[in-house]
Amino acid sequence: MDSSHDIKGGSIGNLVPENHPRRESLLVRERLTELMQEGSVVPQGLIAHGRGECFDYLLGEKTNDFAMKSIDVSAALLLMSSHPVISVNGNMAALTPRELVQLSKETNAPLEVNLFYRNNEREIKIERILKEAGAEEVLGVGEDASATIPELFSERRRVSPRGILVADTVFLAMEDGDRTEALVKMGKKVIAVDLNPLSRTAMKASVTIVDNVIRTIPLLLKRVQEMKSKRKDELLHMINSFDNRENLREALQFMSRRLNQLALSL
Ligand code: PTJ
Repeated sequence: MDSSHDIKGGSIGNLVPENHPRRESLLVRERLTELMQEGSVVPQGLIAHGRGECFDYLLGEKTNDFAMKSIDVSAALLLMSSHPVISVNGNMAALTPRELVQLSKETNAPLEVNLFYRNNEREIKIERILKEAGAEEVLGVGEDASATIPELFSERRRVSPRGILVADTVFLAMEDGDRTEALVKMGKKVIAVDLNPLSRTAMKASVTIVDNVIRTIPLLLKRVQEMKSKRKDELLHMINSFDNRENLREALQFMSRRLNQLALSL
């Protein structure tokens, strides 16, 4: 296996003892740090990851029922969309490149590089990570990011006219709220993975998965494969009966209950 796409690989993997209780979490940090040194992840991506880790603690570091429900609805939405696109930033490419490529193939959703801290060098590095993980084509690199999302002023406004511009559904993760809001205003459905149920992205998305991308993407891939055999009216029913606000409420209530239980157990 090519260790450059394996969280357990990398040069520092062997420095973290096999039996360390937080080995997985430390290896993820090492992977992000290595890719920051290499240039595809930005230093701000490490800060974003730290914030995510904190919320993951509150979630018990597992995929809870409310997240599983949004994963199912997301699978249905990706299968029912005529032009879904997977938007990839530095952290996503670092954490789950293989699974993103597989998800793209299973859903016919092109992968598009979209960066808050955009520069051509990073675009190319992220494209390379995805291609080494099996992607045939990656949109949003160089001249391809020639279209613009209206009313958006960050570098995230630059999109591919073959990808996000014409997408009916955009799958994204670890994102700032402005673009999610702008995409929804353009009439697109947005699926967002965000460990923070209070973030603007989480609040503005059509479907929010309050979970860690590292757990979500493989689960979403599995559900897409399983749900391919479902009838279209069943998939539509799942999508139409989903209430994102209610799901976010469940996530917050779960965190609050969990904190109370932990406080009582001391
Ligand atoms: O690669 P770029 O240039 O596009 O930049 C990417 C970052 C992540 C730096 C940029 O999008 C950013 O600054 O994001 P924010 O505004 O810090 O938001 C990141 C959100 O993702 C926060 O709400 C975190 O809680 C959440 N998050 C962090 N790690 C994970 C996560 N959500 C799911 N899975 C994670 N592993």
